[in-house]
Amino acid sequence: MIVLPFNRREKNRIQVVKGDLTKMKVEAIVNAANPSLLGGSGVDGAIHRAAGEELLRECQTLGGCKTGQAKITKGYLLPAKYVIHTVGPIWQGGQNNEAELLEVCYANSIKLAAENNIKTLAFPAISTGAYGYPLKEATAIAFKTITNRLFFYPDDILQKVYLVCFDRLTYQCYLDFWKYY
Ligand code: AR6
Repeated sequence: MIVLPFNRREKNRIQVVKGDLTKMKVEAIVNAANPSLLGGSGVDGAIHRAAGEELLRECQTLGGCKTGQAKITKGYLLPAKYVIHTVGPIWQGGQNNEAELLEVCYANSIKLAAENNIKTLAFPAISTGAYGYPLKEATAIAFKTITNRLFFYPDDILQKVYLVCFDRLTYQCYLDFWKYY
């Protein structure tokens, strides 16, 4: 039997894909939301459009979400049963805890997924669009945090985590990290 070091084993539970998060047939997708949780542009807007008005109604009951935290709702008209809403940091030059806050977004989303027995989860590239986080730095945090957190959850709880890249640049950056991680 070959025993892989833990980061190799966890890496095998991560898959990089190019596509639209709202089309993912997974148990939960993660939304890169804002503190109001009431929708916005980018992936947030796409999720609200695809899920329908009931998602907004449920979000209105949640009392918002602080940066780094995560909250769960149903997926309504989405193929995904749940949406985990997390709020990434706005890039302000790197001296305002952005890295720690981005890390806790991924960690809290994974924790919430595990608590809800979610086996398949899909993330967008949190904070790298409207919030301006530099792509390479954000990608490194995504890979590091996801592999580290998956180590704590057996793969019958979180079997597969998809990293969904919407644009070619993000996809290429994620693939480069995947190869060399
Ligand atoms: N599927 C997957 N990824 C997508 C999709 C999609 N359908 N649409 C965009 N992306 P952003 P942020 C990618 O701006 O930087 C909103 O207004 C996009 O190409 O959606 O965390 C919120 O309400 C990029 O790679 O999220 C907040 O106010 C990534 O998703 C703010 O934007 C993240 O870009 C959050 O900004």
